[in-house]
Amino acid sequence: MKGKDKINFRLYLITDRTLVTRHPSLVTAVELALKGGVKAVQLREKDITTRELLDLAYRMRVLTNKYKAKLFINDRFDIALAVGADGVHLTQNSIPVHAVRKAVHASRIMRHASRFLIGVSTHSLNEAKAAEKGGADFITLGPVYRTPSKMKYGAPLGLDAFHKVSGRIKVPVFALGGVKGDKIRDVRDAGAYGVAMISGIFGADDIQGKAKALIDILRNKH
Ligand code: 3NM
Repeated sequence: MKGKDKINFRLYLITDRTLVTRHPSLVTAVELALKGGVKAVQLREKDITTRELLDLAYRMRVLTNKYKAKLFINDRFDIALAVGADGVHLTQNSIPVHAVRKAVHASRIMRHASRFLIGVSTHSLNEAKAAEKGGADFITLGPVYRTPSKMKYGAPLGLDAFHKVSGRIKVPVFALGGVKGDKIRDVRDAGAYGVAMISGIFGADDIQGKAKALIDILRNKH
């Protein structure tokens, strides 16, 4: 599989601070997930100002460095560059992946340009193909199942459609949307390289224990 060596994580944690109700802050909750072994975090906080997001991104950078985990910033290439993130995670409304790829190659600021990773959120074969063609290092594909926020992300693809699309994509595909521990085997059988989740981790009482358990499942320990 193309790019497998670059993507050294199977569990991709996406933030949503509105779900953090049983812990003091998003930073505290993310640290617990990192303690549980999470190696990739996407900062996805859409309803705060640029400066608030930048401040949070700096704090996430310090934290992810401490646990040797990768940090991705949702949508904001500028903030990803500003905080020295490992990459950006683009949506279908973001600056397109080919434009980011071009900027990364052209940049003299980034000495390790080839290591800057680009993830893309996709929801269909066409989007997945376009992301791959544009130079994405990995994609999320979803929603696979019904998510707590229901139709906001469109109707669920279901496992069969997920399987059909992922089988035609060479870069790593992360299953997203309604994915919990008990769904990991099914999505892996349907071609997922890894899983991405919000509530599957942030919804847990014991975030650290949940992250560890999910990683164990991904490593086929159970
Ligand atoms: N994007 P949970 S589904 C943020 O399909 C997001 O692109 C999706 O949350 C997509 O893990 C989704 O709690 C929500 O189901 C994922």
